[in-house]
Amino acid sequence: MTPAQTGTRRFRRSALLGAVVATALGGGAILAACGTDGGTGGQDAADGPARLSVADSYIPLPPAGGMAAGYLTVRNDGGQDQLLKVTSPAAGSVTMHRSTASTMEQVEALDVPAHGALQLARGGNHLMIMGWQKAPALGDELELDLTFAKAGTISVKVPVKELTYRPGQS
Ligand SMILES: [Cu+2]
Repeated sequence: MTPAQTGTRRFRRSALLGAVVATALGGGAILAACGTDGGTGGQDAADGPARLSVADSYIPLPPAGGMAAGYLTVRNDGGQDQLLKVTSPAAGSVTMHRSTASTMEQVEALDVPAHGALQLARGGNHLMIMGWQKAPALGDELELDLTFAKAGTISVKVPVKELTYRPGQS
C-alpha cells in the first residue's frame, strides 16, 4: 500500500535510529486509518442505500368483497427509506393507516428505519384496500406495488388468508 512505501522511503532517508522507529510507527497508523476508510463500514451508514425485502404479507379475507386490511413486513438491511405509496391492479384504492389507541388515521408516508423493519400488523400500522375488481377469495394472490422514496417500486404477491390468520400459522 502507498502509505507503507512512503514510510519505507522516509526510513531510508533517515540517518537517526530514533527517527526510524518514529517513522515506522507513523506508517502503521496511516495504514490503520486507510483500512477503516476503504472498508465496507461506510455502506452500512444510516444514509446509505436502502436494501429492502418484503416478508409475511397477507390479506385477511374481506366480507363479500368489502374493505380489506393488508399486513406485511418491510425488512431493511441498508439505509433509511420511506414507503410513499401502495397501489394494486386488483383494487381501486390502497391507503396507509396508522393506528392509535382508540382510532386510526390515513398517513402519507411510513418510515422504514435503517437496519430495521417497517411492520404493518394487526393493531398497528396497516393498509386498507377497497374497490376490488373482483371479490377476493381464499387462496388468491393479489399484487401490491409498494413505492419507496429511495428503493423505487417493489411488487409483491400477497395471499388472501382466513380472517383469523396470523403469520407463523400454516
Ligand atoms: Cu385503517
